[in-house]
Amino acid sequence: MTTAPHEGYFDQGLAAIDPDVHAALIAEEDRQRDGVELIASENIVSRATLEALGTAMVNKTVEGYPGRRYYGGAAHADVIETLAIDRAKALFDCGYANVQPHSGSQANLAVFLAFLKPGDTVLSMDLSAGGHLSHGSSANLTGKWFNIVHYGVRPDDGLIDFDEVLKQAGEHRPKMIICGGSAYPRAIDFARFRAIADEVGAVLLADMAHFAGLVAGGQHPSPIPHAQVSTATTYKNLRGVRGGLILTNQMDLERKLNSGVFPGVQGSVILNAVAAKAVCLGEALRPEFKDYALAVLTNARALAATLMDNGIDVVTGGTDTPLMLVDLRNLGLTGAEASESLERAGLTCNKNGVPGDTQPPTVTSGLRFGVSAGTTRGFRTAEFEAVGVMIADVLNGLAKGKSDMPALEAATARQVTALTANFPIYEKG
Ligand code: DSN
Repeated sequence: MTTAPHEGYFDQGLAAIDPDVHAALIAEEDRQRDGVELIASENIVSRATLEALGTAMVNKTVEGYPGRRYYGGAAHADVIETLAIDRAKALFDCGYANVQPHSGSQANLAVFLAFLKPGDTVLSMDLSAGGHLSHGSSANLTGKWFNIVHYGVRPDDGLIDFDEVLKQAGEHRPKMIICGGSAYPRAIDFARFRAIADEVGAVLLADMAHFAGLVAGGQHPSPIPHAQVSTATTYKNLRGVRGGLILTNQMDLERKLNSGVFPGVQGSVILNAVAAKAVCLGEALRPEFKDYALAVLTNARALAATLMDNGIDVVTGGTDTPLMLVDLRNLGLTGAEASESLERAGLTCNKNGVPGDTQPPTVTSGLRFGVSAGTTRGFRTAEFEAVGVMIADVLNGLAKGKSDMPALEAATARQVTALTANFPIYEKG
């Protein structure tokens, strides 16, 4: 019996060692290269980020925080995590950053743990109004272990119903109020939320996962001056690795928040992800990121306007963020059938509940579109207008029950490949 690594262990590549996994990875690269990615939580990371993810740092285990680790050999890990922390603080102009959360949900859970005890009351936006699972959905740990009350949006204009926020806050006296979500397309009045939170003695958590890149690029108001704690993800419009951040200016919360993440809800740090976070945060600190953020917002508005011009109902009549929500009820379509048809046409998006939706989450009556990935590959308003027309053609075709949908989807897919061929991403593997 041999105990040495098998031949090639340290130097043979994936294609030779595991052709099955390699083939699926290459096929995914092709899918991303040839299609138009409209899922609002996706983006296309830089080659530098991909490199940072794939180094021997993946082997290192650390727990705790830089300079206070529970394991040896942490010098380089400390350099990397400190770089990520300093860059996050500079980017969001705040005094504290925790870069360890594995995701936005983990970041939110750590904040729950830092401030609440099981059974405490939390007021957050309903998932169907644009909230997020980790804000107290009944299917999530936060919804099972805490007493969650929700506010929603006004049925007539889809905007946050502040009368309801105030009423629910007064009636239920929550310990925490959450603003932000995963499908709310408009700028949030953080100051108003903070005033309500102060009135009832609640902590305000602002989840900026879906607009953190715009905040970083100066195209969206920052919640940080208003909320005691803000969370974000790094992989949407911050254009980096999958992961979360916790940010605050309230330095007295440092210990609470650090313990909330570790040892509260996480163990060892995923250091290659932290290295890649440092890279994306460094990229976002460059002046050209401001151009990217402006282009994202301009493109989102152009796509929303094109959809509306072509008979598609965009919730709230537009967007202030990289995402928009489409209500399909006037077309008599479900999100499931519409997203499947669009995917066959090379346009990838996700089905999404809309305010007042009666369909289950696996079906829904809406679609969510985001422009962060397309903008990264170089699309500007002309390309998003073209994409908007393609989406509308498919949706209107479906709504009319066209018998030639396979032909329409195939023709659209050809248009998509012709478009994306002019905006290459990674070199073909
Ligand atoms: N929160 C999910 C989304 O908005 O798509 C994943 O990031």
